[in-house]
Amino acid sequence: MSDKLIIFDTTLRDGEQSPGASMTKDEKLRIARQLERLRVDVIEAGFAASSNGDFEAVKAIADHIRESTVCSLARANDRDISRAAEALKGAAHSRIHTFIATSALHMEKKLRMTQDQVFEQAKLSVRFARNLTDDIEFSPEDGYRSDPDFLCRVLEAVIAEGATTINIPDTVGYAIPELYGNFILDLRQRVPNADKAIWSVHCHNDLGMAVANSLAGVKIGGARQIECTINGLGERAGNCSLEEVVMAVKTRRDYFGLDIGIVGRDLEASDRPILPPEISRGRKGHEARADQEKLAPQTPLGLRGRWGFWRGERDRRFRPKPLVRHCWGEVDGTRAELGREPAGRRVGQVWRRFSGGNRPFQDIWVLAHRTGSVWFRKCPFSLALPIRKLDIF
Ligand SMILES: [Mn+2]
Repeated sequence: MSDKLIIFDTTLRDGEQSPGASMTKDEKLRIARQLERLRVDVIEAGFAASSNGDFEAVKAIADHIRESTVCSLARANDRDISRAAEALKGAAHSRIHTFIATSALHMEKKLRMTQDQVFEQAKLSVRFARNLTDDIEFSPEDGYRSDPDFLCRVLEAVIAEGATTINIPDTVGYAIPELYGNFILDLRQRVPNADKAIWSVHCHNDLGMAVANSLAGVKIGGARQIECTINGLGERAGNCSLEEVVMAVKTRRDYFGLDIGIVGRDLEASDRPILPPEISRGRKGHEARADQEKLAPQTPLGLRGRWGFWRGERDRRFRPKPLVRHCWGEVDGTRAELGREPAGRRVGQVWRRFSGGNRPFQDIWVLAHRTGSVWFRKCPFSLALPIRKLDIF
């Protein structure tokens, strides 16, 4: 097994999904250049099919970055994958990262697909991507909470179709180091063609263990790629922190025995130049808590009862104030402040006014305070949310 550990930075994709962390194309390009200087192996530049702004950002990064591999996320469908390939055309080294949910909850509530449908779609998507690139990463979304038998079936099929990296996300930050490490080891032992792919870890910090889980995935599980972000920026409590995980592997080389391309001394100074100050730290306290309840992908909008809105007054430990003070959204990379707006049935009107009426709700997270503000954000998944469902707000 290789003793090189691949550092895959997703600050510009998963990091950007952190509320308040949306970045302009120029900011993203500047951050990508800095990541390249740090010698990050793979830069996930965005999600090309999610908006024109994201497409342009991925394209700009692909056109300018020469050393690092530039990657775009794509749902497991031909349109997303084509769009990713198109944005990556100018790259020196490019990767398409396609994903589909495999946990029972996500398949049933979010995708409304059966196991067999997900299996077929994963397989066909990788087959399609294989015609466009030979560097393909596949992620079974919510992989850690998926049925291992089903997961093995899917992973064997996508490797056979040409996936070169298999990433096992702990999408909701539920894993424990020892269990996560053994989960990956078990998959690698059971999937017959496991050695044809590099295995990767993608952990979230909801229980404060993203770095520990990632390292266990490497040490116990035999993964050779870690997905991480600068400062652990990311949805909810954040992702695995690049600087922590890199320094752990470098400092304890006696234990991990792995080579890593990142230049350690540059990391100390990396926080300020890499991320604009207002987004350089994960959210804390009531804001982080709010993010967690609102954005957690394990609570699809269809689950009305569980889609609780955190409000300042519900928990006195936090300063009672409206969760969302402004409506803002992102359309093609631009941010807009709309000020306070009434929620309820008027969410749709607010959105149509903001988007100029030309962007479907399906692509947007809609968060609303029951008594006031509405908040829009790019949605990382297709929620296939009919507009009438918005009446729950
Ligand atoms: Mn993630």
